[in-house]
Amino acid sequence: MSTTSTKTLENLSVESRRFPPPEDFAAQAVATAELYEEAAADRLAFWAKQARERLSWETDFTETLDWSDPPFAKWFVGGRLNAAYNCVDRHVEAGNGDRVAIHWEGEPGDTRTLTYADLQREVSKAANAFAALGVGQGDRVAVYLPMIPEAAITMLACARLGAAHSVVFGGFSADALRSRIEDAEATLVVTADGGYRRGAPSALKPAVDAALEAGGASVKDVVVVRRTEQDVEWTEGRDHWWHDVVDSASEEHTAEAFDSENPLYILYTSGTTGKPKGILHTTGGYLTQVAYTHATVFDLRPETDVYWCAADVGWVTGHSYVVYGPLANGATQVMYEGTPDTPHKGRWWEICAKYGVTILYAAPTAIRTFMKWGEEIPGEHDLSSIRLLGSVGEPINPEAWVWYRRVIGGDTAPIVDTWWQTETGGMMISPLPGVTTLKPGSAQVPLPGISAAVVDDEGNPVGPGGGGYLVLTEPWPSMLRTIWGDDQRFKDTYWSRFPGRYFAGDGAKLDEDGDVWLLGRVDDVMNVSGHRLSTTEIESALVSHPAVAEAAVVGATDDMTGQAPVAFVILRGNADAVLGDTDPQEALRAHVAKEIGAIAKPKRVLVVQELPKTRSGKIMRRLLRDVAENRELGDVTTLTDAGVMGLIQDGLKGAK
Ligand code: 6R9
Repeated sequence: MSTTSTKTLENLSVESRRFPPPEDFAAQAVATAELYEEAAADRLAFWAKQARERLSWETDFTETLDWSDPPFAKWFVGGRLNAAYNCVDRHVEAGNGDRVAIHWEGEPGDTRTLTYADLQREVSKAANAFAALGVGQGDRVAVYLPMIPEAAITMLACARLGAAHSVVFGGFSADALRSRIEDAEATLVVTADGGYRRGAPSALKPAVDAALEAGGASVKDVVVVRRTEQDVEWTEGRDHWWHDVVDSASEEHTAEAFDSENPLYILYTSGTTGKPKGILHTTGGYLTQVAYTHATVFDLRPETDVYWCAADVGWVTGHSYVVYGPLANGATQVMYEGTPDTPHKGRWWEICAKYGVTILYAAPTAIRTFMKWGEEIPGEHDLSSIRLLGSVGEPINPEAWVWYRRVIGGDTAPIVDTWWQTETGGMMISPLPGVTTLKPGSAQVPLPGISAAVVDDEGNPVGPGGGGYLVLTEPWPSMLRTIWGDDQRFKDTYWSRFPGRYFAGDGAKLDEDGDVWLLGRVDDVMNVSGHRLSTTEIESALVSHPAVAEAAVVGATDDMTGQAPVAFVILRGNADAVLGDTDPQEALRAHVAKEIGAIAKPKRVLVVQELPKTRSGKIMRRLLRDVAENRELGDVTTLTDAGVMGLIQDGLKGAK
């Protein structure tokens, strides 16, 4: 286990604060302790009940789980449903068309309100427009949009047609977009001229143009939302304005039911190799679990709550807890386009007060940033409507947890620390508010219906007090079905380390009560501000620069972002000629931003003469992490040349 994890472990094992559920909260809680008993008594019957009670099926399913060909699961076999109908139309049919679905807040301060009836019209129009461009069941649609209502509308319109969307985060580069479009063989791209970030329009369409110039031959059409009114290049015949093709389309569209296992979406996530993995989610099981977890973990009352999940739709949290979970449950939510400090550092709290937000779901990295800015800033706003807080994306430090509860949660709001992954589709390990006595820093227990364990190197479950790897021991409805186009990689990555069990890639510890404490990744994936980045992917980007001979990247502990990429590079002999007067650090940081996106930019680039390698030629990233974190070096005995580390350290001292 990495030193980062060991450090976290020491901190966490001394954490003794406990927060029992407030009595009034517990008295009315949506979730009850009986849920655990019910699920333990008959797990599959429990899930079948969730599926039937929470969703509308056009055709009921005949079998809850088909696990005859593991690890390929089929949930709710024979069932037919439409995800968009479940997220939109049925709420209108039930008489809730006037309920606000989305209170949207643009970064510059413009706003839009969409009721469920509005959403039904918009999604139907978009579905008709996409169908007219030839999109249908089985197709893939790439989505490259800012946080505007059209992002949710586009996703739902695809679901309505039985086509899978593949949302690519707007911060990713043209090249990252191209490789994702090519892997999924998307036929349509939905984008915008740009979006607002940090007080200025930030262009998106040029990246689509560049991606399609370099490849993406499967793409026939591009639909462009006008948001910022930036100038855009136009390819006649291929490009269409949203306001031309969607606004003129009919508001009537009948949602056809699809098989429970019809692909709903592909979402790419970083793996341990350079090539991102296309995580495939399907319809019935996914929607069941996100609706169930969104209702019970957030104690949702759709008639009165105002829910806000601050994630971007480009990440899985945005898929499951901005789009599918809340909308399946008929919730009212806030959606915000921009950054937390635009135009001022109180923007989030101003939004909470304006809409009377009752449930807030955010990442620890944001919470740590707010802590740094000071509690006076949220203190200037009325946050008394907030009654529940959620955390996701990385382990939350106990101090950040306690601050979040006290400053944002008025010293009463329970915090749900929810552990899950792109691959799991929905929450897996989390307290249930009103039931669980909370421990700051621990995600605590698997949700009712979920089976998890912490195992040692040999795969034996550890007892209370033990540590090892987190595994999931039974299939769950919203599990990934495969890696798009690569069943073998799906098996190898998740099911081969501990046969028959799903290997999550996270280190974990059980405390004396059997509660789970997550300790971070055990592979070469780092977690920067709650976003997963692969060291290999950044290394590949660095070596694609003509001045770089070799590169090694590590995730170094960072107070603000959890981890930050730090790169060690060996320059080529001709580097001076290639770089000219440009500082190598600046040139290479900019290069990574261009290749992958700004979030992957190394915080530091250290030029070295050698990299530490094992005899089998593997770079010893552990030692580089020691250097990046200014720590004494760990064991160097497996290095081919133990002197290398001394050279690196001397070289760096010389550089300062
Ligand atoms: C939802 C999401 C997944 C990885 C996961 C783990 C880390 C997420 C966490 C957490 C500790 C939590 N992670 N939630 N670690 N406590 N509550 O973030 O998905 O982007 O795929 O990342 O994030 O390391 O393996 P994804």
